[in-house]
Amino acid sequence: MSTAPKNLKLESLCIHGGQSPEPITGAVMPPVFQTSTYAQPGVARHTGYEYSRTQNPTREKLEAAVASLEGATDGVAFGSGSAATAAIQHLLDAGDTVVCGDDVYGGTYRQFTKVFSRQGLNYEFVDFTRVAPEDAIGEGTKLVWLESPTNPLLKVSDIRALAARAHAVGAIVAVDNTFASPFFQQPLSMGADLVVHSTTKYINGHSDVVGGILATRDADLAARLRFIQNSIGAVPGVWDCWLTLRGIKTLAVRMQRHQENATKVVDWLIAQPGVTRVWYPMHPSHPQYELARSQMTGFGGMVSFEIDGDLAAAERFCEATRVFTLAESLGGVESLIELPAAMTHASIPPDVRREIGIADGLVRVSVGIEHVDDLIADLGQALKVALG
Ligand code: P1T
Repeated sequence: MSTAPKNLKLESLCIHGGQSPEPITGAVMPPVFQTSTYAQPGVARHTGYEYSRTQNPTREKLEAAVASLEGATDGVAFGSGSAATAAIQHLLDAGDTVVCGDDVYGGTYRQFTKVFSRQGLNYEFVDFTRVAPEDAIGEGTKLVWLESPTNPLLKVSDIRALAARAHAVGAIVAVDNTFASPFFQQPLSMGADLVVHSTTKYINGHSDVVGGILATRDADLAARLRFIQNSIGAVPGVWDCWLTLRGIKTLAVRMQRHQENATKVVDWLIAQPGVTRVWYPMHPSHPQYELARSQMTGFGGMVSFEIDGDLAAAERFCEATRVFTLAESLGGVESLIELPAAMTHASIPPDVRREIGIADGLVRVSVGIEHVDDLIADLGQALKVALG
């Protein structure tokens, strides 16, 4: 049975990475091994598969596919991005310090401050775009956590510099790569130890699965995370693994169209008098544009902006779109719109939100792969409704 040659380009890895036809029948897509357990030929003798929380061939295919896209040796899949995030916290001991980027998904902030803080982990939140790595990451830090680009402000952090400093003090670095996707950015190649994904987003890409995955090149971390995956049991169901594998096949073409559409939407937004500020990392107006270009080969459909009105106007805007669906989440083929302060980041206290720069009226869109003219027309009519 053929296996993919080495050194394939990303477009080809989306289809072949970690994949090979199923050995018995030659099935091109992996079968869904819908089983909780496996018959054993003798007592405590098994085929490598004992119980589906511990090993499942369909899940292994997903893990191999994402590992291949991230340039990793191992993938470890979870039932959600949040479960993948939690698995990394389980590597730590009470009393350990985590230095975390100040702008992260609201659910991540909530998990760190409301769940793991209570179990003795200390979280320090730092704006990595303003504070130098030497000042941000103190001696004794055990984990550096960052999103780049961040949710929702699309801040870009210097992954190479942060990894160098983290390693100098003996900390590991986890980069949540959900927004960029492995198609545009591979943090392990810049020194990160772990990559985190909510596969709910671009990796699956069709808004029909909640999932998460970790990728690493470090054999020791991989073994510890696999132990945690099995011990905690926050594993994904096999159908979700299979759907995600199916989604990955089109990751490259989807990301290219997300980028193409988002770039046109950004150019249009910037030209609107009713729009006061626009954030998109691969646009020259972005404060870390050069850094973004040194870390990513492009960027997808995430765009944040502020309109020239109060919170009520921003709410009217979000409720007036007809092609963009008002919903949390991102990275699917369909365009979504939301107000982070009231939705995805509502779990961050208002004063902290404002300090980070998440204004109450900040609008976040996930630009989908519809025809861009329809998307721009929709935003245009909504702007008229919101601002009159
Ligand atoms: O939703 P879940 O699969 O558990 O993933 C959590 C998560 C982790 N990391 C990032 C960067 C994320 O954006 C998310 C989830 N975010 C949304 C649901 C959202 O609308 O922003």
